[in-house]
Amino acid sequence: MMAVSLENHLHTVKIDHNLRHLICTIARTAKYVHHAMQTGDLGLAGTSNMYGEAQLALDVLSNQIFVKELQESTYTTVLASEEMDEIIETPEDKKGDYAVVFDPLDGSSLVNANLAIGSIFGIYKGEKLIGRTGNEMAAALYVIYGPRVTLVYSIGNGVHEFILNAVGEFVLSKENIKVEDEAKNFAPGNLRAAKENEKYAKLFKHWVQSDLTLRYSGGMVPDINHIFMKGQGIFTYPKYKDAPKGKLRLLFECAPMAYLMEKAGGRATDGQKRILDVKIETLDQRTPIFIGSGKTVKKAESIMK
Ligand code: FDP
Repeated sequence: MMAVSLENHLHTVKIDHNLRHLICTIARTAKYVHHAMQTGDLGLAGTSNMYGEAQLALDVLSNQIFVKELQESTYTTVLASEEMDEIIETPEDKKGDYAVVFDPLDGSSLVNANLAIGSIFGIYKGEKLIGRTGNEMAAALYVIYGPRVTLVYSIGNGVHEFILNAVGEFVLSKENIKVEDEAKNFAPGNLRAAKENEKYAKLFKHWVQSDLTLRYSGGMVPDINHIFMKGQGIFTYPKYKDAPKGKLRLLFECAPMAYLMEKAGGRATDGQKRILDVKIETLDQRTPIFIGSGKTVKKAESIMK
């Protein structure tokens, strides 16, 4: 059977022409970011390379690459990124229809350990972000740079995975990914919270006693990708005293992942409320997160209550 490229796949679904091009632009740009990862010196920000030129940390460089390509694309209105303090407007002559929010390189602390890392995107029609909720997203996707580079996207009807092949094309590898109700794997982020919160310690004990298998990498993208690929699992990152609202960002990380999880039949909450119902008030807004297999997430919520 002929391989289906991302572009072909986007032609089989009902989608706005510009949104299709925008998703393809992100996929193409992720290849540049992957190239930078493979060929760069991976210096720390503030240091210089062998020629005495200032080097950029990979997260800063990835951000620059995405910003440049997205602005040039003519499909965006505004961009907001985890790497930038403010929303930036696309120049008038390049303006399109979509606000794009992204974490250009999630899991940057894992880079020097050569573990999988990712880029996360949320796409909203229009220019406004503050005051909206994740429910209003037109599409969400992430790219994961591991032993293979894969891309997972949804525009609302189904969640689909693509693998970057040897000639640089993203080809369909899994269509209509589903997440079952019961988890067999667990990924307990921020386990240090169990020291002060006995409910989280109780939840951890509950998973161990229920014979769940630990699958935790320390990167949100690979940890949640594991749930999609295995069709079950749970990832948690609760709040604790040093991060009273949690650590992970609503706009750049949690809302896009929650959108994808719900479209695959799973659940994503802050412990009480759907992540997609939480109003975006600031760019830097944090939220606790409980995401994955529906029943297992509900059980976690009841233990954490
Ligand atoms: P990182 O700090 O390496 O960028 O989004 C931040 C994130 O990684 C997530 O990918 C990951 O799940 C989490 O932080 C890990 O946080 P802890 O360092 O608190 O374990």
